[in-house]
Amino acid sequence: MISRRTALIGVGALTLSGCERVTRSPTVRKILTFGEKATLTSQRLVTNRNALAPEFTRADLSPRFRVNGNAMPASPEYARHVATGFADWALEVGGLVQNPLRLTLAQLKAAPQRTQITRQDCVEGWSAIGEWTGVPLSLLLRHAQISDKAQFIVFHCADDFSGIPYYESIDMIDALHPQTILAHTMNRQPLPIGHGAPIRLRVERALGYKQAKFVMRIEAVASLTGIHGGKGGYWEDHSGYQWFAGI
Ligand SMILES: Nc1nc2c(c(=O)[nH]1)N[C@H]1C(S)=C(S)[C@@H](COP(=O)(O)O)O[C@H]1N2
Ligand SMILES: [Mo]
Repeated sequence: MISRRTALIGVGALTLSGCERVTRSPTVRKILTFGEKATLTSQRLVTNRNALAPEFTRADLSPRFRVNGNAMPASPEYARHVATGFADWALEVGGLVQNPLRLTLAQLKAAPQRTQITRQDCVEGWSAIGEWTGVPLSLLLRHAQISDKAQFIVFHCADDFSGIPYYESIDMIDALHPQTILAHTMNRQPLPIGHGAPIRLRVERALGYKQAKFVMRIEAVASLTGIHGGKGGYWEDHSGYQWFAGI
């Protein structure tokens, strides 16, 4: 088990490389050199993206948290994992990484954890507050030695709609955000199937559809082109949802 101190250092180092990457980007540099007013605006934009989502107390937990979208992947493989309590399930971390990982649920639970009580906002017009515990994504990406060519993290899920797999993606700012975790525990209980067992993404500055459930594989990529419909997510490809769903 990595100590909290090591974990914090890890997150710090990753956040730094994320900032460097942003500053090196030609677009951001152009904005940064645009003038004092523009500089302030762009800094505020960057700062806002790194700001924390509101966190709540246990008194605020929603008595009922709706299951939305798919309630359970239909594949026989997923049914097998349910039957064995995800004992031989493993999360794959690959793509633009030097050290691809395969992590069991036990390994994910033994890593440093973060717990947060946050509100999920669905575009369909409902919200719910839940308590989530999981591993910071930044720690996994650091452990996997993510390449500085990576611009997006793609989450491949076990479920599909009419045979079309669910997936989502986020950029490095969200990926390295301290509240971005892979949650295996909800309201202090093992993550229920309906809410994405064995693990689901919590990316708390984004709308509900970014909170990928049933995550099987994580892929670091330089571009979203060529991945499924190329727009970065199931709803983005098929229903015109915006890829950027920041709140
Ligand atoms: N794999 C997968 N992830 C998903 C979905 C889905 O259907 N499949 N639905 C999304 C939508 S639109 C919302 S609002 C939330 C719902 O999460 P919940 O079921 O825990 O409320 O998960 C998101 N993540
Ligand atoms: Mo949603």
